[in-house]
Amino acid sequence: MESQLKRFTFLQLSDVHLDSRFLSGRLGLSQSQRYERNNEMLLSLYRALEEAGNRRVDAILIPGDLFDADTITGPTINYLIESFSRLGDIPIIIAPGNRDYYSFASPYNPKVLQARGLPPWPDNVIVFDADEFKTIKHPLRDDVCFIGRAFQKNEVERRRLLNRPVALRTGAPLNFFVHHGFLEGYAGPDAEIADKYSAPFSVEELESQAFTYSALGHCHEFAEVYSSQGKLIGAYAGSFVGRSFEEAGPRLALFGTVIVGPSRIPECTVEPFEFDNRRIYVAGLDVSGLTEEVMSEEITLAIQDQGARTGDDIIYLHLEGSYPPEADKSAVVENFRDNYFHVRVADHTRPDYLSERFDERTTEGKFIEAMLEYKRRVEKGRADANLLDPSQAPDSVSGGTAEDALYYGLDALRRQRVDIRNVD
Ligand SMILES: [Mn+2]
Repeated sequence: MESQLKRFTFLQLSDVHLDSRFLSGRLGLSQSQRYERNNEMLLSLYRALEEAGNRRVDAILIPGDLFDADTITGPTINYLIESFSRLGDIPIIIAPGNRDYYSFASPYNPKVLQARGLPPWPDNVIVFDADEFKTIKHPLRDDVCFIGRAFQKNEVERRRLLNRPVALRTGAPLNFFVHHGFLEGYAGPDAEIADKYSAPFSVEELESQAFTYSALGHCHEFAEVYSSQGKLIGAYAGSFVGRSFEEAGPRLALFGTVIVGPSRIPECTVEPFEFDNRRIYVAGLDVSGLTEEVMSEEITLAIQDQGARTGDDIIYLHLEGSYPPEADKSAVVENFRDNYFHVRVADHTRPDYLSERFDERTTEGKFIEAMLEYKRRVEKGRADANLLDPSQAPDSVSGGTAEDALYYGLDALRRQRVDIRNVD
């Protein structure tokens, strides 16, 4: 019976976003860390392709956002061309997404490579270039076809592309859909991001199509898609490397297997695989009532609880609460910075000045009273002007800013040292 089984294996990865401008902003990496991360991301991709080569998969499926078309560099394109060509005759099927969109200027376009003095894509790289769905035959297996399309602009695609049957015209028993779009009901941390709702489709719409399996891209969290009968019909691998604090924990690629047994109904499974050597973690702690020593221990625990690995990982630490004015909080925070690849602290703590009693006749007492009055006034002013939303009217002082000024002033008066809070 074994000889009647047909197997098809693949590697699926997407949303690598090579050469995107991600590493600035909230991640707060230094120039040299950014450089290191960029190289590491290319190495992670290389390891994935190497593993696929070792396993002799039947295809590599890339449903979009492999790179950012507007910022990708010549060396990165070269690296991709070289890495892909090492796979010999294993086909690499790419359905360009909104970031690596297929335009005249796209590096996917052979003429662009020629003009830039770069070598062409090797023959095993197959890129969908049209706006409408096309079918491509597997170069080595006549029982397998791929169906896909290309984004041609970095724009939100509002059309429901799957609300009617996609014509396959293949006759092949195994049909792989390689697609960049948003699955309704997807609930990852990036689901609410503006412009995410692009090329939308529902599980029902996907299930109504004649695809064997759908390799999906665009959503950044690993998510399997099941039919109403409980069969696996597709999956998002999620982003291939972590680039922001919304992409916490392991980032994945998928090794997939489709087996067609005597029933002739294909059975799909996917196995997640982590290739990047670093993860991003978000940890939070309320430091209220903690001494310096305990604060230090609790911060370490809060980070470890998330699963962060010393030395390797990137940490976003959110601190809140109040601490005794005499505690050297900055030193505590500095102490564990070296334990990880990078630690970004969002510090919303305050020294606990106002729990003490200040003599109203002292400079400090007068200062506090004046600043609290100032804070009340600006808050009332903003409320009267209907400007409670702090993102509005950036020119006017908010209550929060007035409070910052109060605490900075007290820092200066009490400790002759001001802890500037690092708040995003
Ligand atoms: Mn996308």
